Amino acid sequence: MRIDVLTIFPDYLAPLDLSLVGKARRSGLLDLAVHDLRDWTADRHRTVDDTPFGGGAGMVMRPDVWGEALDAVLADDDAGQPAVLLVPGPGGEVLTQRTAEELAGARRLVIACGRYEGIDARVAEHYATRPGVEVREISIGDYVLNGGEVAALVVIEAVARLLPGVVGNPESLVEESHGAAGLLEYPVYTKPPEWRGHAVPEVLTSGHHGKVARWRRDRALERTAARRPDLLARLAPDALDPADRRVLADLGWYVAPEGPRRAVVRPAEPADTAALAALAAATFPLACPPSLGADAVAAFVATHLDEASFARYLTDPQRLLHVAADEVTGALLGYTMVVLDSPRPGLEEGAGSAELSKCYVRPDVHGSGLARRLLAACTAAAGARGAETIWLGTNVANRRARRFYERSGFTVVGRRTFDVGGVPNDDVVLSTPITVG
Ligand code: JD8
Repeated sequence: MRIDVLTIFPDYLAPLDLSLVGKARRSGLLDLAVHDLRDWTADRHRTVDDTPFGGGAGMVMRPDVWGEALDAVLADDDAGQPAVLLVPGPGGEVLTQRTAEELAGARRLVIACGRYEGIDARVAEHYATRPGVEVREISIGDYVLNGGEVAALVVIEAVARLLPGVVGNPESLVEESHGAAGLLEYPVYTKPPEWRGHAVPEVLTSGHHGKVARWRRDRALERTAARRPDLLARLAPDALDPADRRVLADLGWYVAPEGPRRAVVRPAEPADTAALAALAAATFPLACPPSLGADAVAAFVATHLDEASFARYLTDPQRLLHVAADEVTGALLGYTMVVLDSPRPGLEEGAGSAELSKCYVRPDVHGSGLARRLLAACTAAAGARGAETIWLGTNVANRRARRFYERSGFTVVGRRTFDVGGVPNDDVVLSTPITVG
C-alpha cells in the first residue's frame, strides 16, 4: 500500500518511523511519504492560508495551494492506481475498525491534513469529481483538535497494522476489541502470578484451553455489556452460542431476532393486562400436544387466558404474575403466573405449596435465558410469601419444557390430568423446594 500525507507540519508524522509502522516502511510492506504543503506555495512567504469569505475568526487554507499539491502527489503514480483522498475534519464520518478494514483494502491513500479553521471546501468537492479518486472526510472522534495530523497518525496506524505481514501474528488481530467478534477484548495477564496481593485468575494457569477460552469469552461479553452496550446490540444472534446467551441473560440481556437487547423482569401491573392476554393466547397453544384440537385450545384460551381473566389474576392476592419485557420497547417477551397455597396433585395440604401455573416465553426469544430469569423471579417472590415448594404440570409430550425444569432443579413427583377445553391431557408433575436468600 502507498500512503501520502500532506501537511504544513511534516515533523508531526515523525512517530511513523517507529515501531510496527516504521518496520513496515523499512521492509517495503508500506510505502509512506510525508510532504510539506508549503513546497507548493508560489510566494516568498510560502502562504497557505487566507481570511474566510463571509468573515469570522481564524484563517482558511487556500484551495490553489492544495490544488497544486494534490495534483502533483496524485499524478506521482506510475500505475495510475485509484486513490482514496482522506480529509480529516471534526465533521467527517467517525472512523471505526470497519472503516480501517475498508481502507486497508485500498491500493493508495492520500491524507490532506488541514490546520487553522480548515481547508477551503472546494478542494474536497473538486477531487470528488476526479476519476480514480474517492474523497472521504473522516473524524477520529467527537472532540475538536487543532489540525488533521493526529487523525493521520491514527488512520495510518489503524490501517497499516491490518496489512498482510505487518503484525507478526495475525492471530492477535482476531480476538481484539472491535475485531470480527465485535466485542471488547478480555483482560490479559502475565508473570508474576501474584503481584501486590493481586492474583491472576486461576483458570488462566489451569492449562485447560477450553475453560480459558470460555472464561475469556465471558469476560469479553461482560465488558462489552458494561462499557459498550451499543456494540453488543449490534451482534448477530447466530454469533451467540447457548453459553453466550446464558452469560448475557445473567447480565440482563436477551437475544432478539434483531440482536441482543436488554430485558427487564418485573412483577406484572394492571397496565400489562391486554399485552399479557395477547402473549398468553400466542404462547399457550405452542405447549399443547398436536393431538389436542385447536377448538379445545381456543376454548381454554377464551375462558382462562382472556383479558378479563388476567384482570382478575392481577388483582388476586393469591396469584403472583411476573413479566419479561424489552427495556426499550416495553414489548412483553414472557410471563409467569404462580398460585400460592395450591396443593400439589395427590396432596391435600396446600399451605406453603406454590403452583407455577404458567411459564411462557415468546418462541422467537427461546434459548435466551429469559425463562430462567422469570423462574428465578417468581420463585423468589413465592418464597418471600412463605412458599416452601413450587410445583408445576407440563404435558408429557413437552420434552423441551421438562428438560428446562429438570435443568432448573425440578424433579418429577407424579402425573395429573389437565383439562383443556374439555379434553383431558396427561401432564407430568414436577416440584422443587424453594430456598430463600
Ligand atoms: C482537521 C483544522 C481545526 C476544526 C476550528 C479547531 C479529525 N476528530 C477531530 N477533531 N478535530 C479534527 C480536525 C480539526 C481540524 C482539522 C481535523 C483542520 N482543524 C479546526 C474546526 C473548528 N478548528 C478531527 N479528524
